[in-house]
Amino acid sequence: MSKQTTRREVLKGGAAIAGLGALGFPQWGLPALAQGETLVEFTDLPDEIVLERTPDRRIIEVRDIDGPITPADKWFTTQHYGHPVIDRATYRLRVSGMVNSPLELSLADIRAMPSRELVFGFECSGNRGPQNGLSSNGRWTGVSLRTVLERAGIEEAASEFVFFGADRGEEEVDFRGRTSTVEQQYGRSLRRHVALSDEPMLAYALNGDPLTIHQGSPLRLLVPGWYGAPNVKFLSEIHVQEDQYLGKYQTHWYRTLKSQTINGETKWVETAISKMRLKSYIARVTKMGNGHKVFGVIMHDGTPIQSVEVRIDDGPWQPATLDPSTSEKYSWKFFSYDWNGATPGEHTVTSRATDTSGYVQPTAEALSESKKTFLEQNNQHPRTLIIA
Ligand SMILES: Nc1nc2c(c(=O)[nH]1)N[C@H]1C(S)=C(S)[C@@H](COP(=O)(O)O)O[C@H]1N2
Ligand SMILES: [Mo]
Repeated sequence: MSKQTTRREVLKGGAAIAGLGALGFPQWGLPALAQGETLVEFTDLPDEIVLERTPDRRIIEVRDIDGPITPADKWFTTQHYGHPVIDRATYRLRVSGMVNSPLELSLADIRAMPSRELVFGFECSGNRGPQNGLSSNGRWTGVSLRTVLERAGIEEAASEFVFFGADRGEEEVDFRGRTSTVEQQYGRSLRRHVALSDEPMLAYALNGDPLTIHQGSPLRLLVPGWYGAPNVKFLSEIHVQEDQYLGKYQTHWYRTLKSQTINGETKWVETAISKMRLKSYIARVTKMGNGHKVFGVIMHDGTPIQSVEVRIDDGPWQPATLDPSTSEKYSWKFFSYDWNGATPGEHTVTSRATDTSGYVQPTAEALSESKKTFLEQNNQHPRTLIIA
């Protein structure tokens, strides 16, 4: 039996949230292929593809990507503490701590501020091949974080900006082997130069519609070019302080153990998840007539892309073409490669991206030498398939 006939979507969990379909999410569409274009199945996928569709986790089927903007009901999601239902009418964003005037802003107050649009695609820092389904791209509307912070007036000594979501849960906090169980909120922090830069925004809409509960309704933080974790959903308060924030999701859960060369010496250091590391992944291969087409996606931190290349088996790297419909700075980028003269049999197709800083997407072997934890897994991912 081929992978196609045995392929079965394994559904996990139930539809805990009212107002959604029986499975919690609408069914996915079929791939938007041109007439006469057929999908070549990858042979590197498990027989049973686990497409988790619990309310807390949704993985996109990258083979079905049919346009630059991911519809809200297909956007990938990961959520730690359930989905608080917040009344838009009584919602207030609090800004507190080292500010001249603490704020309590209604949604109407925020919507009355100068608005901004941003095309921004991000991935979860745990996203990895072969499926790479924890990535999406959207057009967001909101206000500059700086506009809100300037309204509150930031004290000079303030250096740490903590963003709390309204979602909360019990956590065991370990201290030298002794644990305390306490209630925590999802929290992330930004340092002053990032928080007060032009880039971060507070978004209330995705693709022209108010955020749904899966995108953190009614308001979320977005840090363009960064991984998903800092994009705090259900944003309820911004607390400005001097001390570093050491919450679980800032310093423990979303961290990477990597090697750095400092003064000529290799040091293994733990870092918090921040900017996306340049990655390309192959989403699908199709056949049309006698030719084949490789289609893929680049996730990156906004540094312009110098090149993206594809190689078949152990052949030479060949230039692929970037799709101009994804050229906005923080958009994910699409690329395609015309594979002519594909011979029958099993093949490996690999892509690699290079940005204008000179950074080249590493191989899995090279990456494993410089990084121990599995987040920020941006290595080249060879896909395997059989040409009939
Ligand atoms: N309040 C809150 N914000 C959160 C999270 C969360 O659990 N709670 N998860 C983070 C993580 S790990 C990711 S990858 C992104 C996912 O955003 P999405 O669900 O809109 O795709 O949200 C981030 N923001
Ligand atoms: Mo994530």
